[in-house]
Amino acid sequence: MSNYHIKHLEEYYQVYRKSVRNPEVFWEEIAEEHFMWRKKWDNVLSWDFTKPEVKWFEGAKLNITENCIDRHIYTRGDKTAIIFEPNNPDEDAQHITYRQLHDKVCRFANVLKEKGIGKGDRVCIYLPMIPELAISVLACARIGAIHSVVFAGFSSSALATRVKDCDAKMVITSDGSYRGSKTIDLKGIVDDALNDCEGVESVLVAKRIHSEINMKEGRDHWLEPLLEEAYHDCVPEIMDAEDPLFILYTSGSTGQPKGMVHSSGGYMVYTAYTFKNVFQYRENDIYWCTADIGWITGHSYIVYGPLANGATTVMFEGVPSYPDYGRFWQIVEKHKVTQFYTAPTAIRALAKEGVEHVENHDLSSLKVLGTVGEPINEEAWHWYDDNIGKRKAPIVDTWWQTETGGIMITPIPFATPTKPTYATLPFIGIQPALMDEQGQEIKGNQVDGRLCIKFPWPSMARTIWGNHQRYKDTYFSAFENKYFTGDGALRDEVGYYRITGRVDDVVIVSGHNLGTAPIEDAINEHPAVSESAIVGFPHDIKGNALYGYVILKETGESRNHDNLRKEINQLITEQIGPIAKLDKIQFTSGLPKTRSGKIMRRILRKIASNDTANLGDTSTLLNPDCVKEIMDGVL
Ligand code: 6R9
Repeated sequence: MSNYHIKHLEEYYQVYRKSVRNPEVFWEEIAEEHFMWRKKWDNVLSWDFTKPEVKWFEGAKLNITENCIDRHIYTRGDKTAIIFEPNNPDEDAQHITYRQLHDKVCRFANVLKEKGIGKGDRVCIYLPMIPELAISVLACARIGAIHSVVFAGFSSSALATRVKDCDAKMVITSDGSYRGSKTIDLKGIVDDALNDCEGVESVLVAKRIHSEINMKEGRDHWLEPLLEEAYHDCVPEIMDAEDPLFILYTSGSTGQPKGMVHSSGGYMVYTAYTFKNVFQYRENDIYWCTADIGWITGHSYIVYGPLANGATTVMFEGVPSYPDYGRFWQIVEKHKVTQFYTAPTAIRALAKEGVEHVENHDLSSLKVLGTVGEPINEEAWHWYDDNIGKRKAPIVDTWWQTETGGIMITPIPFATPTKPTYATLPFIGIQPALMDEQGQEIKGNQVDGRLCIKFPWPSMARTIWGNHQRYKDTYFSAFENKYFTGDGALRDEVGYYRITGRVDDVVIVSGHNLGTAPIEDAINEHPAVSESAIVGFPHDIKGNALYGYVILKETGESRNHDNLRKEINQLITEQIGPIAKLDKIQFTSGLPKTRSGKIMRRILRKIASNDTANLGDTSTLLNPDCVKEIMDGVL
């Protein structure tokens, strides 16, 4: 029996039992046999959720890029590591072998060093899905710099917030990016952001769209000539297993985005092990995850997990609708993709366009299909199963989070029987618990509650950058001695989990986590707005869309409402990005509040969702009258 590669259900249960009975022995064996360490650990695990403090493989030394690149050169140096598929189907794809990747990462790492970047420095990466993105991530890891990738759809002020929060010394960007038929002026966005970020000493600029851009003397440098001159080898920085590998920001229900900090050793072990099993990756497979590397899915399952396994991973620059809705399937056919991993929102959008975009492509290479990011509804699940996998490729509905680093609840294909809308069973080593509102664990099956994790796993985030107290308050304070996920879940009669959605003020729109507070802050900056509240409501394609209730100042009340709506969405686009725009904006004279002044979002959510049969008790509100006004004016 192999603990590393699980192939059937019996094996899953055996390995699972082993992993939870004696986690340290289990993870030690996985770490020892499948990775390259410069020095072994002194201690496999120490943990205390009350502090909270978790350390895996303490005392071990490694560099993750040796595991993701160097060691493969001897066994599969000429194998393609990354296939880059450009936005425009007429542009040639690029195949980067492991040997070439080594060369590119080393050169890039040397450029970083030459520009004064060293171990522990933060580097912000704001790039489109071009090879330089994966390469710059790995180059940071090579020299022990902490990368903080910011999704290149975020606005300049969202970028500035993230650059400042981690005090980045450098920003890596490109002149611009392609997105379907559009181009985006990325460098202009960076310039705007940096007006406000004094700590940034240099900006490296990759050439992608060949646009005219402004280069600030002394600060900005074109990347290409620097790479050409750089030496092609770079000795890896030897890191402690617990040294931070990267920061990645995720939205909270309140306040600023949270910079989740991930470790070098535990993160590597867990992402590699989950990748191998959840996608049943075999040596000649071609794996494609359609996420952006700006999200955790891209970090763990485009870059680190696949490369640690010596896999071939596809990076797609474009969008599913360009030049037409058959683009994904054309790419599957072209590269003979074997594992395909995407988000429910993409599946719903493509399903809506009809099967004719699928039918003229040969999808017979597909063996495993995956979804991530939000609950998948039954209709989308069946469409995916019938039309893409032709009922032969199991669907892995993978539940996890930026904070968890890797996949936590998921079927193992060909082992776990799947069930639509269920993420099914905990992955090896993961110990979930459902909790009631009194803080008690709910045992047994056919129950639902708040989803927690009882025991540490190697890739859990170790802290929030610069704010350990917030890490404790957010994740370890709701339930004693447990990690609280913020999600609700149910467990069916055989122990399968179904994630029912967020139980806090985070709304997942098209698979992107959006905190309502920062959006409200943006709206409230409009001179005509006095107060606002945002909630999610069900949307056919996006899963959820945003509904805004806005109170205008007296001066704004006479203004044209359609113009105001446009201005509000413009503000949100500037401050956060177009993904956070509101679908509906209702103007009202009041918002339902508790006596302590808290907005009762539960009521607003129900009204926005047209679910007003049972609004609950509104009599205790400070201002019950406004509920009727809001219901009468609902959009
Ligand atoms: C990987 C990722 C995390 C939140 C999470 C949950 C939702 C993710 C899901 C899912 C139902 C799934 N979520 N996968 N809900 N089924 N298979 O998406 O990380 O962006 O941090 O989002 O996404 O609500 O708490 P992140």
